[in-house]
Amino acid sequence: MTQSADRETMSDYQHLADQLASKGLDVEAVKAQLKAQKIELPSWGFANTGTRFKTYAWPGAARNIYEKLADAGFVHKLTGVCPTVAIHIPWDKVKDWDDLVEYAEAQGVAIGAVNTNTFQADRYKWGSITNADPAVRRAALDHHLECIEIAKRVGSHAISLWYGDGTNYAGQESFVERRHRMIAFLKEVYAALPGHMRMLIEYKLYEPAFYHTDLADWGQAYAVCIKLGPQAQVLVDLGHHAQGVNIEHIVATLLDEGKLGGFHFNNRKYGDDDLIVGTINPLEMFLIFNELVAAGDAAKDVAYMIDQSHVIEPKIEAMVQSVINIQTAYAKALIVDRARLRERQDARDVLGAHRTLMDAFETDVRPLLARVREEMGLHPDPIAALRQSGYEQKIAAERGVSEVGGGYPEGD
Ligand code: PSV
Ligand code: MN
Repeated sequence: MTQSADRETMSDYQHLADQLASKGLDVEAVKAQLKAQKIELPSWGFANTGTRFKTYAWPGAARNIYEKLADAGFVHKLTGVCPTVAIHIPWDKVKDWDDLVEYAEAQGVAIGAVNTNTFQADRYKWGSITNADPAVRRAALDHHLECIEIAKRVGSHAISLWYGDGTNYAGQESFVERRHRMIAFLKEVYAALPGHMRMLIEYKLYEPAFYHTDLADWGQAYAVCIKLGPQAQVLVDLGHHAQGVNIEHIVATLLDEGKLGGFHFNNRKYGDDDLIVGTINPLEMFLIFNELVAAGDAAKDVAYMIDQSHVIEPKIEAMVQSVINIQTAYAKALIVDRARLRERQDARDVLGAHRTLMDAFETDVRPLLARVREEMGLHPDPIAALRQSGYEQKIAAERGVSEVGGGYPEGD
């Protein structure tokens, strides 16, 4: 960055800080919250993934969990807010977990949520945890128990569960019988959880099943969590709703019930597009963070995880951009003039209240985030830092272009 550009950033920051202070906001407190933010990266976001039509090989894409952790560590080094990495089993399975934990530590990160996978093996054609065949359910249970053991070994505090279970045709199977099998299954998994571990249950309205999905929406996931107990909470993946669903309202409700476990951040235009979070609908991201900030302490244990599949994007840059977009939404939510919002709401000033919220959304928070990064000892612009680092060229040269199969690595 040139000196004059630097001066410009500084004065932009001062201007913004003065403006926020004049509204009674504690700018130092806002910066402290931004520094304390934690975003979990998905191991699979660094590997070659694609659509069901095609996976394009990206030069330097991570080929195994060690390379994924190295890349995630680099993203954390650039952004300072990504200290953990979610893993997916069996994609990231290794023989020596202690060695992996040590390697992660050396990259400056730790292992986060352990994701189960009951959607790729042939045995799950007719379902996994809802399957009428007890032998298939037993295999699925063994997989869950193995994931809990892995989570214990790597020091993780959460297992993350998503099921492709569902049917394709009306009349294919009984909804209720499947549901009973699912609840009985999840009770067995819950009973095996150590006291410090959470079970995050993710819903999705369709895909791969197209007529019905056994956990299709937040209400169904919530009802199951209530049956299980306090360690079971709902995971909201932003790509898993019907068009037009008010996700921020779901978030507010789950927070109010103490049942919001975490997020899978991504963005979509149509279905479960897994695009970079905040690229299609940044307003939705802001409104979600607005609910999280408004909830205060009730949101303190929420896990902020990214779940994206990068098809044509450079993978590391995509991840850095995702982190920046999440930080931007959070920063904007932190600078909402909440006293004024309350006052306008109480006065039944519909548009005054709306403008108060939008005033924060329309504020350019880039100088604030640049200052936060500088105070954390980081480059103010992580994308520029990435481009200057030569990291992507280095891994492309070292790793080359690996063979790719389908959309995702195969299951067991
Ligand atoms: C399913 O679409 C999902 O969102 C689940 O979280 C899976 O674990 C993940 O995608 C696989 O990429
Ligand atoms: Mn997900």
